[in-house]
Amino acid sequence: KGKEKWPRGDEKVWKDGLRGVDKDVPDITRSVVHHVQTSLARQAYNLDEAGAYQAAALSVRDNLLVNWNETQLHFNSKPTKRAYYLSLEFLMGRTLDNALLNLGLKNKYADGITKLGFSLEDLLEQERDAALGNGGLGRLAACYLDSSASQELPVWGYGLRYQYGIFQQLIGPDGSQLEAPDPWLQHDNPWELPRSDVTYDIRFYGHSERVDGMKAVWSGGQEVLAVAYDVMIPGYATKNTNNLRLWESKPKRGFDLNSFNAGDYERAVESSNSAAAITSVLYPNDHTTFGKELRLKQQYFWTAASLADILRRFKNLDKPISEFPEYVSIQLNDTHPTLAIPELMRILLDEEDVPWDAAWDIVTRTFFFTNHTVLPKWPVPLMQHLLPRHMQIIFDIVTVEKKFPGDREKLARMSLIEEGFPQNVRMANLACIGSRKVNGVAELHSDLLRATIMKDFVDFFGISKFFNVTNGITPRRWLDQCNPLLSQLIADTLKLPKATFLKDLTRLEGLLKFEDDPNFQKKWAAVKQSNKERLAHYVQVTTGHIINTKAMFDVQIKRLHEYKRQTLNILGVIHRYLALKAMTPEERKKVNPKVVFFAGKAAPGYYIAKLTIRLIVNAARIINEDPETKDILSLFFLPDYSVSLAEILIPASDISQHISTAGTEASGTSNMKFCLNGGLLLGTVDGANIEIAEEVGEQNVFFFGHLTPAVEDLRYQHMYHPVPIEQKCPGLAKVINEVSAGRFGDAGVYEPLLNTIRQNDYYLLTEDFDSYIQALKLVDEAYQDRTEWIKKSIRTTAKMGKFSSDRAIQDYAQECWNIESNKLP
Ligand code: CBF
Repeated sequence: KGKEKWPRGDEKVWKDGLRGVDKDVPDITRSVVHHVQTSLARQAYNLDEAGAYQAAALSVRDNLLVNWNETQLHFNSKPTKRAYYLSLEFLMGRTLDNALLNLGLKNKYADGITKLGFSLEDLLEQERDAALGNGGLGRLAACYLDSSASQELPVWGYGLRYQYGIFQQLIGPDGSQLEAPDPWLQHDNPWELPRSDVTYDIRFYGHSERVDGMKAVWSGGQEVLAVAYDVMIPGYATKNTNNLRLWESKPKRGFDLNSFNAGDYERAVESSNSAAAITSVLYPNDHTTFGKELRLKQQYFWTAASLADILRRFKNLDKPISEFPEYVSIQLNDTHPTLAIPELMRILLDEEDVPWDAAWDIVTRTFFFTNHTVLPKWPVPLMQHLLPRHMQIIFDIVTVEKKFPGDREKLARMSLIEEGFPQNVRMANLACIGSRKVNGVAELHSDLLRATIMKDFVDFFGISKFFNVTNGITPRRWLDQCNPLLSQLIADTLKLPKATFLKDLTRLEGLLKFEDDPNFQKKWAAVKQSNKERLAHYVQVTTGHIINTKAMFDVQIKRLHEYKRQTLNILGVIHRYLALKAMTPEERKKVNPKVVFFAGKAAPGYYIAKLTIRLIVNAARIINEDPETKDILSLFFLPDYSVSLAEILIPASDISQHISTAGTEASGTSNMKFCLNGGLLLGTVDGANIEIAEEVGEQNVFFFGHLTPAVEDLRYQHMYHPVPIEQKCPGLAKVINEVSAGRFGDAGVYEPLLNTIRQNDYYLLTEDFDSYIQALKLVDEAYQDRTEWIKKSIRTTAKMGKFSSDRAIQDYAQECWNIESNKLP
């Protein structure tokens, strides 16, 4: 570091810190200095920001650990019913900032760190995101953990500790998405505790032999070790600290020494490599099922280890196994953990000697199933090979299912087995039959479930088994942490401590009283402006571009998927660009400037989604360089979307887009995050957009497009009575022709993408394009009247109370889990 002064900060503070137990030394500096010395074996004289971050994180972790231990003791002190959230994905993002806010220690640490010569803000930037998830489903799980701990509920999460989380997204010279591994564990992860004392043997393959009736013995095959890693989940403004237990796979018996001695190195490490591979990487596909053995292996490994752990904890209570559901509720986050159903059956039948009917009764009182999306299936032969005992049990459940009344077609639809070559196991049917309750994630989605894919089950079980829990987001991360200026303004205006509205988001309604107050409006606008500047700074540092922060910021951030229709958005941007080009310079002067942001990853094998990214990037290259228009329209694709990037983008948005084909987005949760931060919503009548509009008032959102009931008919028409795009939607045809002609480079490259619209148009871009352009126009007009826009923004934030994940978790706690809050004294 050349001539830089060492140590950074005040030398006396460092020296005092080293005096250790001395009461005069503030705790925080003492503990950070202590970790620099003892955990990192470094000194003030050679400490960089990465080291300072590690030491600060370890010091914060000490606080968490004390609370975490006390919470476990507290809940263990008397028999307590617990709920377990099984999710293959937990998209946690960064921890340090969140932990400091939840502990109420942020200011104190900021001071202490400053005295040691660093800045807390810089240290926060050192942390890598824990990106063990793809998108909405994984981030929802993370919000639910925060809400459970904050409401002092006995809830644990169970997931997998992937060595590599969601891939890093890079953009290649031709504008294409490139993928690189995400080595998030490269440096020590201060937020986890390896538990070498908590391990389970997990079996795969082998054979299952029936012994007396429904019991069997499963033996042989491969055994793998599941090792627990615990992640502390601090509640907000409470000492209660819950646990997220993540499993790592390890070989059970080192490597094969005989093969090694015989010089066959590959064979020697084969089985240990295959064991470690189970948790090596998160599957980067959203919504589609990989017919891959490893994926099924992950699902079984995780559910089996989690159930073994849950059962061990239950057994400590010394209660009869029939009382299992009185002490345990398990939420299945989508169909991924469905194997937990036959696994619990296996344990009860084969290990606990429980008769079939009693076992099934326990199972169906323990599980609850949340459906988020499409319905995956697993080929029977694969299941038979990997999990022979479970396949037997599933076939046995089929015989139970045969008792169901009704016609044969209905039975065939409800069956756990889909006929064909090969046969398939329908995981959603299994999850539905094996669970006590089933829910969708927004009103429209739950209605669709009840009316379509689950209809036969509704007829059979009765409607009360099927209900709705609209998703939610944690206001701690998605307001206070990502937008401290706004949360401070709200606290000052409402004259409330932050904790009051961060724990009861409906209190934001109090803002309505101030919507007409010009002074408050001014402050509100100033907060937005400063968040726009923060984003502009980020863009300048990462891309070199300078952004006009007076422009309207329009944001669409989510996984790249045809149904989410980023393609509609980029074609809309090009439409705008062409319209600007056709104007005279005088006309252009009257146009309000706009900056459009996209961010999101496409699954590496999703060709069409990747073409959309390429089109956005290449269109941006042309549009941002065009001297005639660049001051009034610019476009950015920000690579490597993550929770941390969302935390910068969301508070800066004036308008955000949630424009899925009606009936395809189960809920969406970023829509809630934008609105909570005072961004307005442009969207289709889909998922949670509908409930947001119900809360904030339709006059405060910009809706467009066909409604869900029309979608099937329109698709039918496209299939059987196609109309050429030039006739159906000339405006869109013009844009597509420009792209096709090579105006944005690479003529021909985009044809497969454009053909999806020209030919079948399954996602109905030709049907919704005109009303979309119309809606964008309304947005432009509304933005001209800045005072009215600010009022809409205030009203939107004020009415977001319903979308707190605290409310959603209460819904689960009461409707499903039957658990109670228990605050640590
Ligand atoms: O429920 C949380 C989210 O889950 C998805 O992301 C998913 O199934 N992977 C849905 O697509 C979202 O609509 C939903 O908000």
